[in-house]
Amino acid sequence: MKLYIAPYAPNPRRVMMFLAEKGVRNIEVITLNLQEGEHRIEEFKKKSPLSQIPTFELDDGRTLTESRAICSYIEALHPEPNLMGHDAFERAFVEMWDRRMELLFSMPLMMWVRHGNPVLAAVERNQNAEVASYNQGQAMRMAKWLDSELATRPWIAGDQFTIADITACCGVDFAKMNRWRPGDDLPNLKRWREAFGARAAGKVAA
Ligand SMILES: N[C@@H](CCC(=O)N[C@@H](CS)C(=O)NCC(=O)O)C(=O)O
Repeated sequence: MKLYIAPYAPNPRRVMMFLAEKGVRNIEVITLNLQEGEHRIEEFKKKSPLSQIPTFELDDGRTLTESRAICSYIEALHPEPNLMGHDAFERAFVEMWDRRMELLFSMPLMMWVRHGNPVLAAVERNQNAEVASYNQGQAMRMAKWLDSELATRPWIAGDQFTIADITACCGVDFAKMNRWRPGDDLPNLKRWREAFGARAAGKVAA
């Protein structure tokens, strides 16, 4: 099995963090250079038609190109430690939080960086300052709400660390590129990020 990633890219990092928590090491990791467009060449498009990473390739050549789908596949192969919930309700509950983290928190953080940081101009060819500003506002509102939620529990979906924590952390860490990280004004989010750093997933390079 092969996993295509790129340095600093948050969505591949989501899968790398998931693998780290699972302790899975039998996957060949291949690093692409996005700035040089290695993901846009025709040969790679056969694996990933939208030229996106992470791309996960099975030994028989079949591919998965959505980070959440790749994590679901790994969870099915390696159910423990569990990161997506055990029974029907838990699974749906974790999925609810994971979708919130992906769509409402990490995505705005990533769009803020993609559209607002000159380093990303080679990847986001249509950078737009208004898009950056809108997404920054959305992300900061969500950070405040998440901070209030984390006042009641250690992890995003409850007492257990789950994929929702990984998904949120990818966005939070990517926003370091725009010099943002949860500070003393978001004490619960700050405490959550510190606790994350002590875990296997927290050791995966950003
Ligand atoms: N929904 C996809 C998003 C993947 C994605 O946006 N990947 C970025 C890197 S983090 C990418 O491939 N960017 C290349 C480009 O936009 O040209 C997933 O979660 O797997």
